[in-house]
Amino acid sequence: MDGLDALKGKYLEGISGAGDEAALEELRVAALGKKGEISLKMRELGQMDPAQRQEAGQALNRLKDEIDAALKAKKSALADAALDERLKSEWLDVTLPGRPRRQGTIHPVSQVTEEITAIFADMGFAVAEGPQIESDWYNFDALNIAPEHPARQEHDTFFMHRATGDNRPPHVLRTHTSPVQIRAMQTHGAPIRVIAPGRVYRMDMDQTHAPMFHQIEGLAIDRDISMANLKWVLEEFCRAFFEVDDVELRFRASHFPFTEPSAEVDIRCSWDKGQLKIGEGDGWMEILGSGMVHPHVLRAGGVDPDEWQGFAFGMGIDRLAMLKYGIPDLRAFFESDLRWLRHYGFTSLDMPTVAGGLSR
Ligand code: 2NL
Repeated sequence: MDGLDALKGKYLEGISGAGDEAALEELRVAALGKKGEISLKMRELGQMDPAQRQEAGQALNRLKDEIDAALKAKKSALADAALDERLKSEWLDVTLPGRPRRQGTIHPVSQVTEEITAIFADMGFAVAEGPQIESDWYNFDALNIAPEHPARQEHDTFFMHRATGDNRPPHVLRTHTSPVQIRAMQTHGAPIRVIAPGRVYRMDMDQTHAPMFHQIEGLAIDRDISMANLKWVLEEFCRAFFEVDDVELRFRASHFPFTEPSAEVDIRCSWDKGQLKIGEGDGWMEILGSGMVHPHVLRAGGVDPDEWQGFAFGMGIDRLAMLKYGIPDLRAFFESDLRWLRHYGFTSLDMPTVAGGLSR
C-alpha cells in the first residue's frame, strides 16, 4: 500500500514531539479515530483483490499497533515527567524539628474558683450566678446598706449611665456577689445552701487592688444554723483548700451591715524567709469576712427571720489564688502571660484539674 511509510514517519515523529496528553489525543484521533488516516486506509482494503488485501491489511495492522504502542509509551513518559516535576517542587524535609504547638493554661482565678466550688459542693452547697449589672436595691438596700453608707458614694461604686429623663432606679456594677444570694433566697426560699462565685467591681486601683476582682460568697439558712456551723464549714474549707490537716482559725469581732454578729476570720501562718506557710507559726492572716445573716437581709430575700436563721461569708478569690500558689503580684492575672502562669505551676488546658469541673 502506498504512503504507509510516510504516515508512519509523520505520526511517530508527532508522538515523540508531543508536549502533553492533549496533543497525544489529537494525534490519536487524526490517525486512529473514526475518520483518522489509518481508518480511512482500512476502508480502502474492501476495493482490493484478495492477495493485495492480505498484504496491505497486515501492513496497516502493524502500523496501527506501532502507533498505538508509541502513544502508550509517550503517555506514560509524560506522566513520569510530570511526577518528577512534582517531586522536585513538593519535596519535604522530614528531618526538620517539629513545630511546637501553642497551648494555653487554665487561668489561676478559674482554677481556684473551681477548687473552692468543688469543696463547698462536697458540703452540699449549690452554685448560684446572677447579673453583674444590678439595681442598687439588690446591691445595697437588700443588704441593709444604708443610703448614707460610704460604699454608696460615687467614688467607690461604678454607677451605670442614665440618659436625662430616664428615671428608672439606678443600676451599678455589683460591688459584691451578695445580690446573687438575695436572688437565690427569693427564688428558692429556705432552707438553702448556696455559694456565689463571680466578678465584682469597685473603683479601686493600686499595686494590690484592681477595679474588677473575683469574690465567692456562701450562704446557709436553716431553722437552727449557728456560728458553730459556720466555724466548722470554714475550717473544713481551709483544710481542703490549703491542703493542711492542722488549720487553726481565729474569729475576730467585726462589723458588716448584712451580718449580725459579724466576724473576720484569720488563719494561723508563718512567714519563713518570705515564704508563707499556712497552718503553722505564730502569725495570723485575714482570709475572709463572715457572720449571721441580718434579719433585714433575710426579709429582703423573702425569708421569715422568726422562723429561719443562717450564716454567710465572703472572700476574695484573686487573693486566695495568690496565697495558695505563691503568686507575688497581680501581673499574672492581668497579662495572663503564659510564662508567668507556667512559672507558678499552672497546668496545660488538657491536664485534668478538679474532677467533674465547675458546675455552671
Ligand atoms: C468580705 C466580707 C462578707 C457576706 C459577705 C452576705 C451575703 C448575704 C447575707 C449576708 Cl446574702 N452576708 N455576705 C457576709 C459577711 C462578709 O464578705 O470581706 N468579703 C471579701
